[in-house]
Amino acid sequence: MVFKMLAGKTSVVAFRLSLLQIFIFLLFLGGLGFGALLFFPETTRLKRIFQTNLDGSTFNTDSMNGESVQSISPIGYYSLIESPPLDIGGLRSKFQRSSFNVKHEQSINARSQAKVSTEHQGQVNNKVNAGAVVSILSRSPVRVRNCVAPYGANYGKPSDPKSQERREKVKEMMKFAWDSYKRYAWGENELRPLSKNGNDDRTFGGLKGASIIDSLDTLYIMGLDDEYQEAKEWVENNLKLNVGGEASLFEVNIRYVGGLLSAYYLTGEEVFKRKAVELGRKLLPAFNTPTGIPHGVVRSSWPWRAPGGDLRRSSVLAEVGTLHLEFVHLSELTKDSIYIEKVMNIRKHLNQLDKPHGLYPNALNPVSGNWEQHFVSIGALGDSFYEYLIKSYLMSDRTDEEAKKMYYDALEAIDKNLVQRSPGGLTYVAEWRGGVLDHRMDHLACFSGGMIGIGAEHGGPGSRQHQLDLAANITHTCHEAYRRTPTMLGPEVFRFDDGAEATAPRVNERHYLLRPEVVESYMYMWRLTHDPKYRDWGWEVLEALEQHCRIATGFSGVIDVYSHMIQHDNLQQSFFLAETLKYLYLLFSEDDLLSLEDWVFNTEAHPLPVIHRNCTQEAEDTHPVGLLARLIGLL
Ligand code: DMJ
Repeated sequence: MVFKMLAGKTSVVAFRLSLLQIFIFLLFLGGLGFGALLFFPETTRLKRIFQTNLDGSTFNTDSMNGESVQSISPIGYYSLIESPPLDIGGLRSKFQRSSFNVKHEQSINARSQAKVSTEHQGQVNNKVNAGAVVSILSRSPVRVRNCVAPYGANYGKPSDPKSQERREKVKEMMKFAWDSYKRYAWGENELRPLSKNGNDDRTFGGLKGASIIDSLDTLYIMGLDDEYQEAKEWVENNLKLNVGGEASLFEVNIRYVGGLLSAYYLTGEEVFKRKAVELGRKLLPAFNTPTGIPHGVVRSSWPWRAPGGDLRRSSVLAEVGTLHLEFVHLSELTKDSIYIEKVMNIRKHLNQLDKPHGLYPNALNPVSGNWEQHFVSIGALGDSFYEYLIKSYLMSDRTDEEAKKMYYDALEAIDKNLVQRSPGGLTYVAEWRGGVLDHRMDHLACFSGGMIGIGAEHGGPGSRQHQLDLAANITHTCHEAYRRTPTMLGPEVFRFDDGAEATAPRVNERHYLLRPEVVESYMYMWRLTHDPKYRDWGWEVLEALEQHCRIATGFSGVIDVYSHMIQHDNLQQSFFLAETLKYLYLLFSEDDLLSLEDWVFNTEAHPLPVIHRNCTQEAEDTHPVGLLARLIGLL
């Protein structure tokens, strides 16, 4: 009877069992549970049970490499079942499913194992992938809820020699960028190639090694094994999270949390998961505002207290809207809903605010929760908010209907109010300042070609072709912005007024910072259309990078893309390693290397697996030990 009750997802408390009944039941289960331990003797299971805090707190603290490390108690997971459901498009229901049907569990496990072994079979020569698939399932102390997404057969090696050669060239560039960083700036955040030293950027609140974290997955997928090992060892021994300063919540999330999560999912190495979870936990105080809309900075003096900075300052749409993918995975890995709750609160808030013409302004007040001003842009300050809506939908295995609706509604408003055509026939996305259009487009906004492209498939048959055309046209405009400079590199801002057509008449808008957005869209458009022009356009960028940005000591941005006299900005940005080179590499690879069916890229190009519905495992629920722990948590 008790089994039936629990199988029906009904709270034990709701049945008002008498204390005596519970006591007898516990004795029975205690015997069952401890008996079961004999059959499941892994120390991690025992550790997790005996470390459970009876006060129901979610985290316990271990010590590893001198850092505090949180291991996860089952209580947090089970408490999810008792709290009112959040509508997060199916993700919540995964947490809530509670089946005691052992056959069901066995069949799920059998299916997963079969999938793994088929993939493994097909990839006998794929050392990296075989390692990743097997290691995640065998090393993880808590069973991984989502299937491990296939990494790609044969390293994604392209069949045609031209693409092979191009891909090898990208790999060589990555090795050169990495070696230069290692030589002159090891452990610092970024390389300053002209001055041959490191850039100790405070954006990350005292965290170090941004280039290392941002490079982990790129090195791994390129098969730069020695370099990946160096990076991993640095994370194990040198990545200190107990640091002081004010950190950008957005930047730490997309680069560090995203980079570590991605490295974990690709390699199965526990150290990446531990650090990602610990860092994610440290970011939570940023949400302690009257509305739960986080402030842009989190104070990172130990313990991280935040929110840091000045609460009177606005929160930025792109910053508060670019947490979702990583936070869902943090909840997925820890079985703790707190991360999802934080980001869902932001989404719900944004969803219910009045929007001028359906558009999302870029700034809102973290105290009142209202928009601060009516400046709308899909470039700086707005960009990745839209990206994370459609990617949340895709990452949820297309179950997160709320994200989907918000994305397509926002896109419709953008299409209607911001998308323009220049006299010369170029499509661009203008900015909107209190109802007045500003005919300029940030380089950053060029990511939207790829975003609109991957969304086109799911917006409904009526809009599919229109959105694909829009994606292709925006990408074409971004290519024109590059093509219309003597360096073949695009400026930071391009304008479409006073006779300008995708050019930068203003001197202070002419720099190129090694940004990825244009090659990002080439990569997506290549995958969606297989039009060879995208690979050729990517090659043009690569040649321009080699000619103008590569110096003897690394890669550097350039100050004026219209000048023949190249001046460098002395910075090899970490996103060049995370994104620009990764997207170029993927552009020249087969589509099954991190296939878009199985992976989404966070806004720093760190791949995170799609949480496939049919791969959900109920191992914890179905295990008698889990049941015992659950009851302890309820008493
Ligand atoms: C990266 O950090 C991310 O792509 C972010 O979304 C925008 N800015 C840089 C790259 O230009």
